[in-house]
Amino acid sequence: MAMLSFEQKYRVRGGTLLGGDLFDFWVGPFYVGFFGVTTIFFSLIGTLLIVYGAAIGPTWNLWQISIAPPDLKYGLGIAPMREGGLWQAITVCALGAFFSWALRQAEISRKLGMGLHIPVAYSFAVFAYFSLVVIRPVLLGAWGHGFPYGILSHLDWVSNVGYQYLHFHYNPAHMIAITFFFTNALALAMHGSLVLSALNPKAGEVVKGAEHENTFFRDIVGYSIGTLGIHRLGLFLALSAAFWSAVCIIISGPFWTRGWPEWWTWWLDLPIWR
Ligand code: UQ2
Repeated sequence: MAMLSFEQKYRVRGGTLLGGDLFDFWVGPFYVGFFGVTTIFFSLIGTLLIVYGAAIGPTWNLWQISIAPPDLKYGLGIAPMREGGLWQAITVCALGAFFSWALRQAEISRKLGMGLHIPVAYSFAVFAYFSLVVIRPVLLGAWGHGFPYGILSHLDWVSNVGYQYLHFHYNPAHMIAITFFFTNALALAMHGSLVLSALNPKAGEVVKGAEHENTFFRDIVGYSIGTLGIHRLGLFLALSAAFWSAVCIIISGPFWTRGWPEWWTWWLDLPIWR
């Protein structure tokens, strides 16, 4: 891959968290680093274990391949390889790769003298996965509460766990998470369309700038959040969506075992109705 003339300037030494200068070099366009090596390691082993799981499974149909967590009887112990041990090993590899990737982002950010916004943001997505396969299963006392690794099987798991609480949409944290996801989609659609409309005019026309963008929103809704503001809002909405998703699944089981519609009886039980 061709390297742009100014890229050399940004290929600076240091900023590493582990390994010092040992892996402080590039391969083509890619920074290596200690965590680049561990990312490759965990991703490779994890992927091979998934392929092995598929090979000893009953189907090669991509939609139906599934690697299930252990039976609940194994609790928080290690299960035999063919009875969920494979799922446990794959989970360790996935978390190893995700943590490595976050630390790789942190090292590159430090190298460039940037803030740590990127690894912090990415960590919220990792936290959502961690909630599903570690925090909730540990709180419930069995790895069997994790979700199966398969395209259709993980959807079945979501459906089944949802119905276990009668109607998951009554989960207040789920409501908040959905609201953030939808608002995030609205904000990104507004931002993407605004930037394209200003910066990508038809041939021969001049590119517009922030004054036009501000003016459009002031004219239509009486307010412009600004070019920096929209990115702060987007980050807040996205992180909030991931955070409340994690909350809504962690509280389901460990802190509330009945149907979610029933949780709202606190409203009917308010003393003001008496
Ligand atoms: C904006 C602005 C941008 C934007 C957008 C807005 C010039 C390029 C999309 C408009 C955003 C507003 C009015 C806030 C919307 C609030 C919610 C909760 C969706 O003003 O600055 O920068 O991209």
